[in-house]
Amino acid sequence: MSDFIIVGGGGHARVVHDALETLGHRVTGYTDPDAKGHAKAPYLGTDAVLIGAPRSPVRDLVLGIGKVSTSPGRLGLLERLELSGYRFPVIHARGSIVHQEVMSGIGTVTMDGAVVVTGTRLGRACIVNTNATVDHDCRLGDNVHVATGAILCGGVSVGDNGMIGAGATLVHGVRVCADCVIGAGATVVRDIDQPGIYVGTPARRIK
Ligand code: JB2
Repeated sequence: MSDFIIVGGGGHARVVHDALETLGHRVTGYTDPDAKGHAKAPYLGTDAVLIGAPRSPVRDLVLGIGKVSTSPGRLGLLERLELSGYRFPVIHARGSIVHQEVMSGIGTVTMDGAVVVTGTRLGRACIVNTNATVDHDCRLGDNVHVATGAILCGGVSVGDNGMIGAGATLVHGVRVCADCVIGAGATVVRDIDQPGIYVGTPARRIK
């Protein structure tokens, strides 16, 4: 059991908070540009309270900032805080299934109902969200969000900053390059090698 501070105070932060408590950890507070009325933990201030002196006695952080775009901002923040001496342990919610031969980069979280299957590698600061499936031998870069109920079949790869929308399906073995958004419910049936926004079945680029 560890003490954690959550970075961010929005909706994703609340999900992460529950996951930590269910695993037996304690949340001592959260940082955010503004106090959030709905947060369950005490508001500590902006991220300056972590980076500035005096240093927080709590060294374990979790990114509570979610993502719906390809912005790399949350990864940059993780790197800055790591340089300040903080750790970002991997968090697998009690209700997720993550096979033993899965490797996860720092700051990655898997939420309740997520299934991550053998041979898969998740990068840093990834989110495998509620009820998402990442099947065997997939490769996810850094800062990839697989949203609720999305399915990555075996051998799929998704590049850095990828945003896979809720309920999307990526069929076996497809490769999606960095900085792509796959819209909710889309079906990706062939490789994507240009950054952009892809929607529909089969998925087509709209931007
Ligand atoms: O640099 C930052 C920063 N930038 C934004 N540092 C800190 N400590 N906090 C930051 N934030 C805060 O993240 C915002 O002020 C806001 O409180 C929070 C983002 O909350 P929001 O509810 O807008 O979204 P979210 O990121 O929690 O959730 C998104 O991603 C999830 C994965 C949502 O779209 C959810 O639907 C989704 N499940």
